Amino acid sequence: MATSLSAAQIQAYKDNGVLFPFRVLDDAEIATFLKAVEGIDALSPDLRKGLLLHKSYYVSKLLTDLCKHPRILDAVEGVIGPNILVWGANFFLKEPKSDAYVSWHQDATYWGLEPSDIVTAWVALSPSTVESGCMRVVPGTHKGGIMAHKETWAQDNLLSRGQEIAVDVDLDKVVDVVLKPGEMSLHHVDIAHNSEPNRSNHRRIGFAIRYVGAHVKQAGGVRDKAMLARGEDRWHNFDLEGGASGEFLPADMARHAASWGGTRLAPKAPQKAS
Ligand SMILES: O=C(O)CCC(=O)C(=O)O
Repeated sequence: MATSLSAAQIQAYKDNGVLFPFRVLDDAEIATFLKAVEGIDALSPDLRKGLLLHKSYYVSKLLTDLCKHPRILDAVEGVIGPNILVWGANFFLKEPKSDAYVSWHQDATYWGLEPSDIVTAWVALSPSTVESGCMRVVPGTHKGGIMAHKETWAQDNLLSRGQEIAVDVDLDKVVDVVLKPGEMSLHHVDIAHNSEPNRSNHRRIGFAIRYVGAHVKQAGGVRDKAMLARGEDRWHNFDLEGGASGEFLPADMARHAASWGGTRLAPKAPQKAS
């Protein structure tokens, strides 16, 4: 396999920590993947929350396929190399005219992974505009190290601890990551980013897939699992896991429940994305 990115795009990602937009899904594919969201919406509130926030590719072959989509991986390969694991995925779903937001943060703050060959493919399944609360980034902040974060536990914050960068972000440098349905952005694990509430009349649905180079290691803690998406795993830094073979099959739901129950997101207040 080879990357679809040009040398100039790879350099732009290295310089800015973000790259967009890429058209990765056609209209028929968007409709197909939205069926997975409909399936999740039809579940009980608890199951639904767990699936929106944690590894829903365990229970949906559609979402497993989305994580392994060749057009996404062709771009991801350009920034983290040919051996690609899916370490996690979650939905950032904001209902129409709702207050949910995401505070300024850097993903690496709590992930405990190194080196930072870690990228998120944020795939838009509905329009992600300034009005609907698209992601916003400060290009270049991935180069300055991890800033101090405070945990606010704010109710409408979609992040697990309401974690927020404790210093002022340079708002003059903010870039709106506006995406049409079927487009994606790539962002570096260290870049500062946030998003505002959805003031539009439609849902803003993003599926954030967390890809790590297979050579990436955990800094400590309980050994994680990851799914091989492309290439090979010669490093064995994670227990390899498979995706789903159907939609919401009982055995897959049980596997998800066991995994979700074991994450730091599940207990008590959280039930939000990291
Ligand atoms: O979708 C959003 O509003 C924020 C996304 C985000 O924080 C992430 O993908 O890491």
